[in-house]
Amino acid sequence: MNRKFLAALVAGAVGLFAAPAAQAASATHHFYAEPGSYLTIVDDEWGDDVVEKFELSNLYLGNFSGVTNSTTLTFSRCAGGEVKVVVHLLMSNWNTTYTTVRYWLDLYEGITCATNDWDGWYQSGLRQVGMPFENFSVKNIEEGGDSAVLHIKLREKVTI
Ligand SMILES: [Ca+2]
Ligand SMILES: [Ca+2]
Repeated sequence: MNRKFLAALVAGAVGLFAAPAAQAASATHHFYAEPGSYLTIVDDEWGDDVVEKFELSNLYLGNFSGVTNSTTLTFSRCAGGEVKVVVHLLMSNWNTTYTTVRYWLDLYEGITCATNDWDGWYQSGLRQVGMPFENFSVKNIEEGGDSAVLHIKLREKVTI
């Protein structure tokens, strides 16, 4: 075996093992809400409650890059002009094959949708991205009967 061929063989082998790691390190993970996802918010009132259902189908939630990385993606909706629900998705990428999510919901109720009067929260356990649809709910535990339900399934798309 000549020296040149051996060098090429070694380089090829290194390339073979290095390629997946290099790809994974540069991969960007994009997250979407699957069609059928929604967030329903109930603004508790003296008379009829205000109930608003926000469609989240194919909503782009954001992205992050790299392996063993983590990030928090956030979106919010407001109902009745005064009950705001902020959804945080605590994303973690543990290896090249799967990503986990923890749902954190904050409920604010005040005079306007810009309120920062924090009245309730909920945190889910760890789940794998792509699991079937689940419901997560949060209630106003400080003042009133406001509440919200997040019905969601996540979709992950990896780009190199
Ligand atoms: Ca109200
Ligand atoms: Ca309040």
